[in-house]
Order: sequence, then structure tokens, then C-alpha cells
Amino acid sequence: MAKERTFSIIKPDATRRNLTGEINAVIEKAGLRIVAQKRVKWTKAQAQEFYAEHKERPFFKELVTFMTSEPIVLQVLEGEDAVAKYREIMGATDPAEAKRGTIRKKFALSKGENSVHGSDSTKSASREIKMNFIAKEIAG
Ligand code: RTP
Ligand code: MG
Repeated sequence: MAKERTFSIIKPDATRRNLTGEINAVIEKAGLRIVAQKRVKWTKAQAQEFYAEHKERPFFKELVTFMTSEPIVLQVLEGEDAVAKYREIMGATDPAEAKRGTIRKKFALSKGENSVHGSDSTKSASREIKMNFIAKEIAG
């Protein structure tokens, strides 16, 4: 597998509980390199654009409110098979279904407040990275 990049967010439930360092330790132990990272607070418009694919879903409004409730940490992760590897260490969307040792099993509070986001494909990764970082902010 070639080296690839994925986009990650440490979500408000995790930043609020000071879990950035613990989540980063899981990411780094899995062999993914954090090649860009910044803490920001999204506007409603930014959250709506980022999650546009979910705009018809019943949880959309709640998701936008949650993602704009506190600062979040945006990251670019790099490594072999980074998209699939990060999805694997994140665990299932619902922590009740996540495997032992995954980030969501360890830290998530609920299906909505689930501590992290990771791109679901290389195409999404490319869109999400472009939406949130400029090239010179990424040092691979
Ligand atoms: P993500 O996009 O954040 O990496 O998570 P995912 O692929 O595992 O989940 P997705 O289906 O894309 O949903 C995006 C985010 O919306 C919230 N959600 N809430 N209350 C609910 O039923 C519900 N379902 C999804 C979660 O924050 C989820 O990560
Ligand atoms: Mg998703």
C-alpha cells in the first residue's frame, strides 16, 4: 500500500475533556504521522458545508450544533493505507458497537458525541483536507 493521507477531527466532546493528547497517542502508536494540526472553532456555515452529505438526515441539526459547540482539533494524518487504518482505530460510529481498544470505545459518549471524525474514502479525504488546510500548513 502506498503512503496516503486522511483527514481527522477531534470533536467537541473530546476537546472539552482534554483528551487531545490521549487520542494523539493512539494515532501515533498505530503508526500514523500527524503532519498537520490546528485548533479552531467552526461557524455554523462551516459545519453545514463539511457535513453537507448528511443534510437530509434527522440528526443533521444536532450534529451542526454539536460540532460548533466548542473548539475542535483538525488534523491531517499520513501513513500506509491511512484512510482505512484510521477508520479501524476509530471504531464504529456508535461506541456501543465499537471494538475494544478503539478510540470511540475508549472515549466516545454516544453515537453523536463520538470523539473523532475520519474520512471514509481517499476522495473524501482530499475534499476535507482542501476544505480545512492550505498546502503550506501540511509538513509531511
Ligand atoms: P464521521 O463522519 O464523523 O467520521 O463518522 P462516521 O462516518 O462514523 O458517521 P456518519 O454516518 O458519517 O455520521 C457523521 C456523524 O454524525 C453523527 N451522527 N449522529 N444521532 C445519530 O444517530 C447520529 N448518527 C450519526 C456522528 O457524530 C457521526 O460521526
Ligand atoms: Mg462519515
